[in-house]
Amino acid sequence: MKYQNLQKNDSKIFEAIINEEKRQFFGVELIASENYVSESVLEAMGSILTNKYSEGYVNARYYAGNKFIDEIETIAIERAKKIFGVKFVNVQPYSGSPANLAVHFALLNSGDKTLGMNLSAGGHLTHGYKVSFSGKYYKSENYGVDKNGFIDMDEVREIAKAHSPKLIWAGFSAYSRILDWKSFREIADEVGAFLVADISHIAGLIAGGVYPSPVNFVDCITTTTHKTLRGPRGAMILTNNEEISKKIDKAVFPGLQGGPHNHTTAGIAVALGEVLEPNWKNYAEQIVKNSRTFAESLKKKNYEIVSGGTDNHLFLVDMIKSRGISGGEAEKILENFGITLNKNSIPNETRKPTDPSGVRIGTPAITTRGLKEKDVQKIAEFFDLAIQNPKNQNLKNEIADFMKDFEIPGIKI
Ligand code: DSN
Repeated sequence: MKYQNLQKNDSKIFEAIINEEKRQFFGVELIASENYVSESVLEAMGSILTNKYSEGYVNARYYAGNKFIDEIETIAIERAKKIFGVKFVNVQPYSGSPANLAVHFALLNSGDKTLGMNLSAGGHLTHGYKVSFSGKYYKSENYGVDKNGFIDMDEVREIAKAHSPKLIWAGFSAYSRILDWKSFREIADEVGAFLVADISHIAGLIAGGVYPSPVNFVDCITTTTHKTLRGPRGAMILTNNEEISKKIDKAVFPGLQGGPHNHTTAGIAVALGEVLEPNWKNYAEQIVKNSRTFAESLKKKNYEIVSGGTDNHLFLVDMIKSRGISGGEAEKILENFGITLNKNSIPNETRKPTDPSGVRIGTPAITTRGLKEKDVQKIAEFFDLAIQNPKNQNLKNEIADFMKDFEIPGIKI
């Protein structure tokens, strides 16, 4: 039986895991950055690889006994190179924020200027937001979106020319449209900046060929491995520039980190092996179809979708405009019904980040469970019924009953 030792030796942790399994199984996961890993990834993550220290890189470790760790890290690197068409990959960053910190550490001096997308327009904390290292130790400027919710590349150019950043971030946590990598490159060249793509949210879509790849336009790429890429929590930094790759390697170790998390590296290798399977393209396509269907279904019910729709795995709903409740209120109401999403700032936000106007909806996790367009229409209906009547007594059971037909790898209820 699964968890038999935990059950015997640490019943509190055992019970919490079982409760979390039930929450995941009977609920609807709409957090755009979450996903469900395969049982193979879970096995790699739960393996004895966590016992080993291996500071350094393949064939250049600071401790003995790394023959098999070297094999595993090499497989992860080779698979990432093949998927994204790059020459150099570092698979050791502990997660996305440390990866972005490593890029700053490798390419900039503290106090240097950067330019990234505004957090409330859909950017990320580590792209220059004031409370993050990226906004505290670097002088960061930001670009937003126009009144229709799209990035205006003329505005990006204007801001870049006015401030001459040394590094420009192209990437997001909450933007539902396609990034114009080529224009970003032209702007970076015009001001002499490094251009870094943070593809954490869209890596799995790029790998499936349903979102354009930045690889020919940028100096380097960061990505987490646990979002659309459907691997364990971790990150990678990719580049075709040898000089940059050396700086990145030094920044990750010994600059910022110690020993890599080898069980995670193995999980990343396994997940990347799954991405290389022919059916990955179908998965990536289905994520986007589901996202479009969800946005369209809510639009038909008169919800206000930021930018009017989506080209990727996520979109934002302005809950204040749609139903006169905040994103925070909507998040709480939906959580009571087992529908999990996150409150999110919307472009030109007027409310506090702790209770903004919008919610973010994403489809990678429900797509992994096998939901298709007609199921997504049903989820949009559940969403609306919950918001309409937060006291609906039967709805939670109805939702749980609907979801129990869709499996999650590693969970048997
Ligand atoms: N927390 C992630 C997200 O939800 O997009 C980004 O780091």
